[in-house]
Amino acid sequence: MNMLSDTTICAIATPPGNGAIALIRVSGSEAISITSGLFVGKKKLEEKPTHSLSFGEIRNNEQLIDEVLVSLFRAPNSYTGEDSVEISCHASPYIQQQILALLLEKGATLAQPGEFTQRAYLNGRLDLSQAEAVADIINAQSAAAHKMAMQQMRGGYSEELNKLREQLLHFVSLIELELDFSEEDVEFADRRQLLELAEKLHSTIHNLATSFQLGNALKKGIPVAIVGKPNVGKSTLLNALLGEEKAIVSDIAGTTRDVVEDTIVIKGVEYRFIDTAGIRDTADKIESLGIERTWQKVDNAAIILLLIASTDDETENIKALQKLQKHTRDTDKTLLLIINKTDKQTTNTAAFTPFIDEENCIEISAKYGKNIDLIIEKLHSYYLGMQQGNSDIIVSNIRHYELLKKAETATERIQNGLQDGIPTDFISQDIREALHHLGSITGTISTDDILGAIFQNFCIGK
Ligand SMILES: Nc1nc2c(ncn2[C@@H]2O[C@H](COP(=O)(O)OP(=O)(O)OP(=O)(O)O)[C@@H](O)[C@H]2O)c(=O)[nH]1
Ligand SMILES: [Mg+2]
Repeated sequence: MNMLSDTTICAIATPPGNGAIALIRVSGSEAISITSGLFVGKKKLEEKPTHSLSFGEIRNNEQLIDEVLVSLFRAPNSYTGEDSVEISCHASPYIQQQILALLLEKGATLAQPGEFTQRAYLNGRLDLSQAEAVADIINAQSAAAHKMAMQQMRGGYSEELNKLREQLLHFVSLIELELDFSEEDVEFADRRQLLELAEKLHSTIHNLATSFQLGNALKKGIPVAIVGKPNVGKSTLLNALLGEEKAIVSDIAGTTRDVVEDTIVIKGVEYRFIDTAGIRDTADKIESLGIERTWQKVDNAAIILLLIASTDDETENIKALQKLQKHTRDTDKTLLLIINKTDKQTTNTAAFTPFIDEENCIEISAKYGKNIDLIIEKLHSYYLGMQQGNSDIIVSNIRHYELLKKAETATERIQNGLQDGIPTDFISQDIREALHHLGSITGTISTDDILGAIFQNFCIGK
């Protein structure tokens, strides 16, 4: 797979079903001649220049299949870098299948998932991280996820990685020069300068790796868990946030037994709200399982909304708050105390402020939709705060994150090695390791296994 195949591939690039227009893609050295074999237009496709459109008919011998528009791109100026043709036809599943069958009959083969993008990568049109961003763009659900993927596809991230690699290469060349002259005991590279460089590299790589927390949250939706005792109104709050009756609400304590989740986009950012089973001691087996899951959801959430009811006992509520604070103490989770049912009974927030900042207490009525906007504002300011701590480049791909972590460890070893006066060849080895990990992100270094794993998750036709 790591090698370019000389076959010509074809696939339907638009979603299945009826529609206005469908697109069939063909790419490879025979793309133009194969398509020409079923297309009848004013001019033969072989005579058309690159980036041209031709109107004509697709015919199966005498039978007219459809009237189509053919876009033609000649290598290397196409998405894949090969000769490519795109046939726009009427989106009838019958027509699409007929055209595809004709292409196969004339010598094309069916494309594997992501094969067009893989060819673009193998032809040097995109690096690996850019190719992966193509999949993220297709899946982006919010403005923030879209922006992140777009930046990655346009190469902003690759540029940053390439800069790092260049610096490392320079570093290793200085150090290895010393190795060549080792008997003469000379030092070409100023250790202090090297250490400074190593520190700079480490901090850049560290920041990139750290940005994954935000990147991942933006890609999948920032996880917000709604927790609290049974009957305080968690499901009512979920429904109010989502603007629909997603979860069952009742005055029976223990209504929600499993976790209910849904996402919404607020001001361009996606949040994943998680309604949980109310936490209490119970002998009910199913409810206990739900409660166990609640704790898992707390652990995975970035933001926790602890819901209490103003009608409940204040001391009990404070206890619940303290229990959750204890559980999340060593994490960077944001905890908001949401006081519900204020339509029934007003609450003295002052009772809670010794334990939690006043700005993190919000009084609401989930049932009547009061102050839900205050929660939404808080969520948005959480996002803004997260974003502030990060540079423009945000890592959202777990494969990249893992490689960055490995590169980070390698740069730590370089720093330590320089400080401890470790022999040069060990340091050089660590630098090469960091280079290897960074190179694996952009695909300067890649294996068939990695490529297979990445492209098999694409859709066919991309
Ligand atoms: N007066 C008033 N009642 C509310 C409010 N929010 C929820 N309720 C009522 O409280 C009861 C419990 O609401 P749920 O949303 O089912 O509570 P829950 O926390 O999901 O409960 P469990 O799933 O059992 O843990 C229902 O009868 C709701 O109508 C509110 O703001 N004011
Ligand atoms: Mg519920």
